[in-house]
Amino acid sequence: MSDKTTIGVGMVGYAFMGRVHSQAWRSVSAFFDLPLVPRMAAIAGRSKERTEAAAAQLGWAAAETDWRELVKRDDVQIVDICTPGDSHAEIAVAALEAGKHVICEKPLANTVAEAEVMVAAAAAAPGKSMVAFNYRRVPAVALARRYVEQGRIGEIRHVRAVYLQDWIVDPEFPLVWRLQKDKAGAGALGDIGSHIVDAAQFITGQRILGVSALTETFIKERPLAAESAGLGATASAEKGTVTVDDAALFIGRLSGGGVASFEATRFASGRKNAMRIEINGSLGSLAFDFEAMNELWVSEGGGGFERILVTEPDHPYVGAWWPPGHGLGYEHTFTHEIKDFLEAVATGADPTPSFADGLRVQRVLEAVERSAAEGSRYTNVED
Ligand code: SOE
Repeated sequence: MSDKTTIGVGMVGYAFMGRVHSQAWRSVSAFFDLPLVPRMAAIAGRSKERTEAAAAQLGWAAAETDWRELVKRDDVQIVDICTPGDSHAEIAVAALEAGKHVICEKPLANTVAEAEVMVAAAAAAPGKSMVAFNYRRVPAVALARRYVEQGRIGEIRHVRAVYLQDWIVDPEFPLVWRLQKDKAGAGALGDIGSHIVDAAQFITGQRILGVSALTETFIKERPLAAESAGLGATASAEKGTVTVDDAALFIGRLSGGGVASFEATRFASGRKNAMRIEINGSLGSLAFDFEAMNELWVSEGGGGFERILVTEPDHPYVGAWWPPGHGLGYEHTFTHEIKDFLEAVATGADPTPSFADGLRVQRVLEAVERSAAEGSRYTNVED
């Protein structure tokens, strides 16, 4: 029996993100030696039957049909928000006001105004808070950050970031919540563009100061979703309007004087989850592709790119897992972020990315939308 202090966790939502977060809560203390061991106290969802089934399958001790009840529970000290963006602010503020620690899925909110409310609530509350930009916790991405911090690639000239998916290429794919502005806030821009904005700012340690953008919605009407609104939804006969972007492209200026380009699309046929980022500096370059996530490509000293297999015990997070060469996957990134979050809660440190970091990303997304609406005009991120 472990004599470690446990901490109760309550999670809201049990779809894709809920499943992968559950996997992280279940496994984190089996691999990392943590000062606090999570106890999966309760999960909340709207349908009693489905929430109870999810609790049983994913390993949660209890099920609630109202997130407000979950937030009130004495056995819950951490609230993990895995819902669509339209409920992030309300749940996070209530949880922070109830004295809980909060980890919230990305993007932080659907608007800058909501994100500002969340940042204010986090600043006023005793609990810790974090926005779940999980790609920061890919070992190769964390290693890229380490190399930039060590000055190995010198001054940053270019960031070239794309996030390419293809799951809505078929015009008959239903109008799931991710394609509805009132629920998701934005389309490819918010869902996957937010990841590359965060990754660019994280790896370089710089801010995006302004952008010039264009966005497009290729398929303007889709069949309504019949069963479930998640990625596996089926189509009904009736149609509805797509209210978000299918693709967003933008260029921007970095606070260190470099320039950056970004492309986020769900229409790149054949690309499943190609989150790629290349950084060119005065002394060298770094390149990463999530579809080969155990590799970082490095160019130093004027030579071409060389592959580093990021599976050595001294690479970020890797020592807790398998011997060199055995590799990690998508789910490990969530285990890593939960490990970092638990350590921050235990030591009293402020976890990153903070809600303020999430707000900074939100401001970039909103500047992209303003620029696109004004015909690609260069638009400052902060007024
Ligand atoms: C769906 O497009 C999605 O699941 C995103 O919401 C995630 O953040 C990304 O990790 C993978 O794609």
